[in-house]
Amino acid sequence: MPDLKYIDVFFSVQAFQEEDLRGKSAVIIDILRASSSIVTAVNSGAKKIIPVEDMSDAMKIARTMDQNDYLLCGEKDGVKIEGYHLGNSPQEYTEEAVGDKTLIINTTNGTRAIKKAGLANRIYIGSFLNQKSILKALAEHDDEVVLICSGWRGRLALEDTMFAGSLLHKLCKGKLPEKTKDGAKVAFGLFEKFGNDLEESIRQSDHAYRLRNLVPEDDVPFCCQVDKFDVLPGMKDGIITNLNG
Ligand code: 3SL
Repeated sequence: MPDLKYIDVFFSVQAFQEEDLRGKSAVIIDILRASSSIVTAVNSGAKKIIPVEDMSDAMKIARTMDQNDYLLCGEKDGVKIEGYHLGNSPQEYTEEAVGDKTLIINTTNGTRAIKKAGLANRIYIGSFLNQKSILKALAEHDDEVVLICSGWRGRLALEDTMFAGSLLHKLCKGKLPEKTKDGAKVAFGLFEKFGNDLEESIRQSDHAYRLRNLVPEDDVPFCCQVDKFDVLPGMKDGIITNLNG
């Protein structure tokens, strides 16, 4: 079980240095929508997921593979990238679409956060969809924990912070010890304030507004479902697979 005193929360990709994660367990969070999509893809049987920084890295990897084995996935400004097989709506990641495939994915913030977490001892991809699996994995070790909210271009995102707060709330059974990191206090406090109507609070978030009219209307409610999937996507050597599999 991690010591709650040392759990830290970072609020954007730009807010942490790679070194901050060395030797720790990191949970990477991008509720709208990268981590929710990755969790759904793993649940739908994707063989492996390779997160990359941008399209050029995606193409470099794709060129080394058989065309029938991979799918290019991701978004730019919320929208599927031209020539890609899939965008970044979790609802696209069905068994039919991704079963047994390797996904190469780049998104604006989420996959960057994942790539930047390479020095962590354990790297998990977390979302409300697989909250219970994340809590179970964290409880199994006494590593220091960092919750990485991907945010939006360096800014805090309410939905990511809410999930970090929700994890903290469950880990400390609703009562945050006095001695905790500032980031943990902020995330916990936000969850206490808005967590009783998760979906409505997230609907009112900046990123939900950004996505309005760009993505399927039901993406936000989809990403707000708690414990829908029992998977634990984890990254080793740059590749994400289901550690519960
Ligand atoms: O920022 C990201 O990584 C994406 O998840 C953003 S979007 O919801 O696809 O626009």
